[in-house]
Amino acid sequence: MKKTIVYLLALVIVLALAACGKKEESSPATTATPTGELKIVATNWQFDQKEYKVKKGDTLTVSLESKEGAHSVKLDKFGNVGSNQSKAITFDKAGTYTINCSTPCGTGHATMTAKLIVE
Ligand SMILES: [Cu+2]
Repeated sequence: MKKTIVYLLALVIVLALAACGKKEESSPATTATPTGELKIVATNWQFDQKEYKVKKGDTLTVSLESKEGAHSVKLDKFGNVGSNQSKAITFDKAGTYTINCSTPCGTGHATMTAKLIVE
């Protein structure tokens, strides 16, 4: 009887370890390590810069700080970053893209845009 309990405990531990290991493998959104940061600050109803410039090929930790209101940011084809969150994004294609808020945040939501220049 005791042996069975010990065996079950060991099994639970092994399963827990296996689950943790698996999680670590699949979590990074990109394989590249970020080499810098792109900080975006949002207020009602604008971003702190009209233009954000990044270098083509760079992987950056993109963070969005909502200083006033709740906003999230959509960086065109490069994806979304939620309110007060950050995410590693690789800017692999040169061009000029539109950044906009992707959380319906009120009166000025529709015009809450900025430019992203990848060069
Ligand atoms: Cu909005």
